[in-house]
Amino acid sequence: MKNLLLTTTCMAAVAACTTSEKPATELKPNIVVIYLDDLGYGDVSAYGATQINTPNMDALANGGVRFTDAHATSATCTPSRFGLLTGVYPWRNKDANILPGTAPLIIDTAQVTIPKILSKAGYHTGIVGKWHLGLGTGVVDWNGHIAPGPNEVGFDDAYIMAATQDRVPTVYIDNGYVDNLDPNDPIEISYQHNFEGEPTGKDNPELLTMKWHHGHNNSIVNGVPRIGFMKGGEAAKWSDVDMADHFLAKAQEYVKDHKNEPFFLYYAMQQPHVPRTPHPRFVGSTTMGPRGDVIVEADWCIGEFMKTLEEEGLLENTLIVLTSDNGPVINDGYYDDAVEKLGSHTPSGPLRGGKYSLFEAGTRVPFITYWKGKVEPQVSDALVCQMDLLASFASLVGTEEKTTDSQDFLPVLLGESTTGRENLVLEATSRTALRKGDWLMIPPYRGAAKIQSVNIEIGNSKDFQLYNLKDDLGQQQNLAQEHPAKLEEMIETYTTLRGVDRSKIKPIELK
Ligand code: NG6
Ligand code: CA
Repeated sequence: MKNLLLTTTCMAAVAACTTSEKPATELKPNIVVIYLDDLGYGDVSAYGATQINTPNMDALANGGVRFTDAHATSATCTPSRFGLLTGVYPWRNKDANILPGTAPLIIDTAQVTIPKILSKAGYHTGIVGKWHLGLGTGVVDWNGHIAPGPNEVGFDDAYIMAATQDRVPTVYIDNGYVDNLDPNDPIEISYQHNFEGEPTGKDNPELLTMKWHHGHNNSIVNGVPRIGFMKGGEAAKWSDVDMADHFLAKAQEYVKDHKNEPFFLYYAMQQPHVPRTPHPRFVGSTTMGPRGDVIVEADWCIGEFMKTLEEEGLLENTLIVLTSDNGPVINDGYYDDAVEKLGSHTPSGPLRGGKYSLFEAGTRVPFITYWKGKVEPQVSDALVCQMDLLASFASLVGTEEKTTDSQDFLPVLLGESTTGRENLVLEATSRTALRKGDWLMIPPYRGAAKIQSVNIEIGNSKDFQLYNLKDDLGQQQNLAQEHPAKLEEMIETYTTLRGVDRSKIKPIELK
């Protein structure tokens, strides 16, 4: 009798373990990457912003690990996202530059990616939001199946915008098909020529609700002039002011649909990239105009998204990484009051430069890991890079991935170690620099030191630049002359990592 009872108890226990009601310890953790677009190091109150309030990002920062020295792989979007998803330095891929909306997919479909690794480990994988890694293999038919794209590089579910909010096509794409497309009103896209009879920002200023400052004077959608020309697809066109709510709803729906299996969600938000189009209920929520207002809108979305995780009982079993694809820019091509109403806010915080820049503000971005009950709240000064998420996530799900560039820093992400990278090659608009220890070396580059239209110093100089970030985070003192041995050591490591000839890296002689 006693034996029988024991056997029954055991069987009941086995049964419990084999049904979907697995004990919490056995569940594979969900992984969510919340990725903002152009959010600067100084744009979040947890990172020192005082003119803007981001309570929901702060809650993650203060309840998790707030990294002070974490980097995007690049100071612009496409290369940065390439590095994030593939764990490969973007400068290894010559196509990893800011892409037009018609560009072909730049991730090889045979390439290892985060979603592929996680799929193999039994995860459902999804992307909601900005893609900007190209679609198709050449000429895309926007009215048919648009592939290859996110589905072919590992995402089971993909609800995206193709490129950026300021580029055509201004439609959502649902697993390879334009959402809400009326077949009687087909979409045509060109980055070379306008379609007959279609108004443009350049020729029809009277139709604009937002004025262009530089670039952005092609097709007009919702009163906003864009980059590229588009015809047709009226019913499918997105509403800019509803985009945040729309992506949020899709992200929440994804979580609800997949809460009973381990999932990976890449929630790629569009803020605060241009055009900054806050929903009316956020207009005026800061004194900074649309750029401030969309940051508050993004913060609200993050709060709502977190509520969903909580309501679904997933918070204790979900690792969340919140970060940005590149540093901030104030005027990125529209007159939207960002410059005029900036006040004392510093989107770059204490850092020099911004988006497009090899200076710190180009790639050093807010980076937060949060896992309720698992990660101890702390600030980490470890040097980490978004490219390392691939190897770290692989490690989290118990698979090992042989990678050249991505390094496993799971213990660092979980706040169990502060030993990060020894070195990191940073990229900005096809130029690279080396970070090693406290030092940053920028090789000589031709070209203007500043992009005038966006008013950002991008790091070009005819001479080597060497900064000690520990003593001089704002990069004001070039120590190249003062520390020749250090400079040489940096050049040595740089040329080795980049695989370039040492003799080619030298000061530029001006004629
Ligand atoms: C630039 C655009 C800028 C922005 C950027 C991409 C012009 C003049 N400027 O070429 O507005 O769209 O590309 O930003 O067109 S990113 O965050 O996606 O890299
Ligand atoms: Ca960006």
